[in-house]
Amino acid sequence: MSTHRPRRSRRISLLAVVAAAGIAVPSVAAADTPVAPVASDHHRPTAVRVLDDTYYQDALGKSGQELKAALHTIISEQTKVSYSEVWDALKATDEDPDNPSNVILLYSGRSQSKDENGGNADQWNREHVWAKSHGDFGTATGPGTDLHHLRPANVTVNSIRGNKDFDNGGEDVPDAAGNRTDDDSFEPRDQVKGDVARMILYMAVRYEGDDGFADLEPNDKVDNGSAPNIGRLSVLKQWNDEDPPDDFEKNRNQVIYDSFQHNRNPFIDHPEWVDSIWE
Ligand SMILES: [Ca+2]
Ligand SMILES: [Ca+2]
Ligand SMILES: [Ca+2]
Repeated sequence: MSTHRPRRSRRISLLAVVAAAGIAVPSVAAADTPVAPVASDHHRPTAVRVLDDTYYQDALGKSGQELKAALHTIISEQTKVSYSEVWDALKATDEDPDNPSNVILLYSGRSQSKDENGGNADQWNREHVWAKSHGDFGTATGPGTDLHHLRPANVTVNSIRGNKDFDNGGEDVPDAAGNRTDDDSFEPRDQVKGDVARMILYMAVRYEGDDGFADLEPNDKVDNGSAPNIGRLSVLKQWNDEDPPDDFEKNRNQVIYDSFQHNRNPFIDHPEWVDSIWE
């Protein structure tokens, strides 16, 4: 993984502009001394996540498709990781705050040793929340390795979710309390419903078909197959409202920004932008 930090100089110059204009800058921003791209940086407390409005400067005041286009430009400036590098990245982004030896699995909510990753039924693997068959992007460096929608998941539960669209309803998923599924859709547990929605909608804004990959977009269907779509949008919007970003989700956004991709999921910082873009 590259440690190139493309936004640093711009962030500083924007701060200088803000300061020169006499606009009050939060003290935490002034204290944003250069951050060393090291492992200890994973543990920056969420209280110091700052500069959102500097990062989003070119999107502020916009709405609808103009907002989406501005966010696309902002978040497309990023470092990319390879599929093999995803393992170690997830061990940082999804670390159990109560046990640094473990990660938290997305659907089951289980805390499991970072070292128990692999392909066996009881291990954890790399779940593509935007199922990689929807748009057929595979695991080449790009959407298939984008940490903003990759999560540790139990191998068996991951395979039950498969490439299903998201919707409410179905039978309970074994060994993953609160998750439900039927023939054509998957409902994650309440605690991660909003996380799932914001991951899907990040992918829709980040991937617009201008970089050799499909233009990913949500729709309101559940039978999307290999089309570059995931449903159901109306349900995802509801989940975004019902399950606002918590410290775990905010922290992983910050870790991805600080240590891996140097881009952010705008909907974790501004969940209200979901309803502005998708009315
Ligand atoms: Ca269904
Ligand atoms: Ca949540
Ligand atoms: Ca798109």
